[in-house]
Amino acid sequence: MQLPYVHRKREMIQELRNLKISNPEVQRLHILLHGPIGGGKSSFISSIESVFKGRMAQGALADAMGAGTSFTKKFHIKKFRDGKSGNFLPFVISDIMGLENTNKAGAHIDDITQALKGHLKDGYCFNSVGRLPEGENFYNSSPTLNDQVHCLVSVLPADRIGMMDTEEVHAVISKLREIRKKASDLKIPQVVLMTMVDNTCPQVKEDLKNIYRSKKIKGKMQECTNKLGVPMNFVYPVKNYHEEGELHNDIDILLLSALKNIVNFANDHVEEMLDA
Ligand SMILES: Nc1nc2c(ncn2[C@@H]2O[C@H](COP(=O)(O)OP(=O)(O)O)[C@@H](O)[C@H]2O)c(=O)[nH]1
Ligand SMILES: [Mg+2]
Repeated sequence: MQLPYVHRKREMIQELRNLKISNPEVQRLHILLHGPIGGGKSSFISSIESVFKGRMAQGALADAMGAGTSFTKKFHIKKFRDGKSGNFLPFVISDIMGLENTNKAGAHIDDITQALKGHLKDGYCFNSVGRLPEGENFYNSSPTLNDQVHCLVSVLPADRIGMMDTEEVHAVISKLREIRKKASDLKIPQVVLMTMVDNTCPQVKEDLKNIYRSKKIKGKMQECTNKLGVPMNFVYPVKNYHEEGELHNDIDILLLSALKNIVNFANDHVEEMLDA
């Protein structure tokens, strides 16, 4: 495998900008991120925002790892504006608070299932026991295909997959698998976004172009496949913007190729729903 040529960046931005949604019932394709705290979900969202703005965006405040509990307590559906035209892009990305091990914190599995089905509106608050009373206003009792999630993305940090034997990580993975099962029942396509590739392989940290040559990265992708049961060709390694002061082509290209695949699967899904 080779990193796509740099001119692909422009092409991919253009393709995503001009994407035609294949079902007239759907205005925007909805991508839902889930995964452990500190896995890079918020960073991915702000990285995508930066790519389309053509400059660094602060986006949602990334949670410093080790903070313990998740920063994102609200269900937030992020829309993106194209920096060039100012129009909204044809996809939205929502983020769910971290899947902590304990039952006291972390998004409730039932809540996530509700999100998949499109019951949760932008601004819905999560807590450990399910719906908050004030959450009622943010509950959609009769969601249409447009409100549903069209692709489920498990965000896994490459540098922590190796620690799978710890009880905590094991608990997170079994929660992720449970949610994946719910998504499968709803026929929602699923992929893995493998973040933190720079923390995993020194050659990749030095030059992101080494990513497809790295045995270490391939091994980590294989681990994602084994742990979650998502086929290898649906595991996308990315590096999020996290310390950079400006945009870099190599980072953008990896982010965009992951996003393009995700958006295409979402679009295939809504197309299939035409005949359903
Ligand atoms: N080295 C590196 N750090 C990252 C990457 N993605 C996110 N981070 C950092 O990891 C921490 C957790 O990320 P965050 O996006 O808040 O995770 P979330 O809890 O899943 O939303 C933050 O300090 C980010 O700056 C990445 O690809 N590489
Ligand atoms: Mg977050």
